[in-house]
Amino acid sequence: MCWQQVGVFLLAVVTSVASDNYRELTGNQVWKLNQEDEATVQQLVVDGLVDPLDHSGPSTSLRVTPETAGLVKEVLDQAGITYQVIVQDLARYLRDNDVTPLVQVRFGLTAQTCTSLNCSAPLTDNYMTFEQMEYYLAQLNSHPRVSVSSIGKSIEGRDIWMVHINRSGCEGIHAREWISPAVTLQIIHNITHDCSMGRGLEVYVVPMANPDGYVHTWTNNRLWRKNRRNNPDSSCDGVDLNRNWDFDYGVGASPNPCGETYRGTSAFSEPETQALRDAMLQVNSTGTLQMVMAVHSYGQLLLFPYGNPASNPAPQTEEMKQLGIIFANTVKTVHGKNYVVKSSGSFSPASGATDDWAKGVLKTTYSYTLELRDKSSFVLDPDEILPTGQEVLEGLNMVFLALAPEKYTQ
Ligand code: 0X9
Ligand code: ZN
Repeated sequence: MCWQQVGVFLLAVVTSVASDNYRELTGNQVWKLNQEDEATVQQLVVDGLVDPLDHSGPSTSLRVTPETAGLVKEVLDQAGITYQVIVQDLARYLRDNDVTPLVQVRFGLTAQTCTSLNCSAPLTDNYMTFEQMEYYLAQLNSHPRVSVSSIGKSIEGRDIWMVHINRSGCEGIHAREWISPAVTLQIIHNITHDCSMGRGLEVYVVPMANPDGYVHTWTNNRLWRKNRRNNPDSSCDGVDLNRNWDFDYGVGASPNPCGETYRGTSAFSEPETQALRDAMLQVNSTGTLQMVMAVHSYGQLLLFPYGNPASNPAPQTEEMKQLGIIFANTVKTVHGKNYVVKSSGSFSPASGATDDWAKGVLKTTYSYTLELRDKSSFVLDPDEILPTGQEVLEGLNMVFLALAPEKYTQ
């Protein structure tokens, strides 16, 4: 038997308790630069001083903390960049403007319900807590074609679940990108229940690769990105799991534990990236892992490696582009959304990411980072969960058809 394997790694993170998940953003501001200066912004990011908030182009909006504001101002002044403070207090701003009805979610007041007793489908009218995701995965495990297993534990001891669907893989690594797990769970559900999708393929999906970070975005800080590593000798927590992979490790990543893109003390220093690595190596050893897709938000982009802008083009760049265009064209037919296909180095010039390792070390033909909706914020209206899932499913369906063994393509 010839198994064709498709690894899609959908990494998503979130938390639940009746607490204020904006409080760690108290006093944070958003500064809007009056001039575009990618090099200065990139340096500020690597130095761990700002969080760039535009993810669909060169960032001119920066999140600045009370601790770093003075230094950032100095750097901008020296570079001759002027700016306006467009949000005075991000905690207050988000509390007033967040469209996600968190209170409803926390107390289980969604139109749909998902409890330990009844969670036969992922919620589509709201974001799910980590606990709800676990309820769903436990029920899914009874499906004859599905096996749900833990591939390792997070720093705080939560399980990292992988779903293997006997027909055709996905990952979610950044905590605040709530739409990623929401969409990944829909993908799992559809591949399991729609007999035509992914025929002839084996699909492996990790819907929540950073459970601790996800939980933290529900309890303390809606904009938390990293894992929850307690960094020794630093007052700042967390490692960016998408800068911790061992391919061109360190390039474009922050050496500063306070940076949003902190790379950690060494490649694969984190249990979460170790678990994903080992699971991907295991899958790859049992057949040909044809595709790895890391699912993120936001920006509506399909990125292919390498992330290091100084690298030569990756092998099979043309093939990755072509299949990417099939995906994007299909996505557009569903709700008219444009997803741009381009190299990660031209969008996010940094290496040590999942897609770099999948290409550079695993030698997977098709390696991608998918940036979901929308083009302005991580805080995406729950009304967009369903349509985002629908368009991605259609796009993946076409991709699966292109990858499926010949006997299934007629
Ligand atoms: O910077 C990232 O980690 C990804 N963007 S996000 O806004 N979701 O954080 C993009 C990663 C693209 N791949 C590489 N740079 N290798
Ligand atoms: Zn991300």
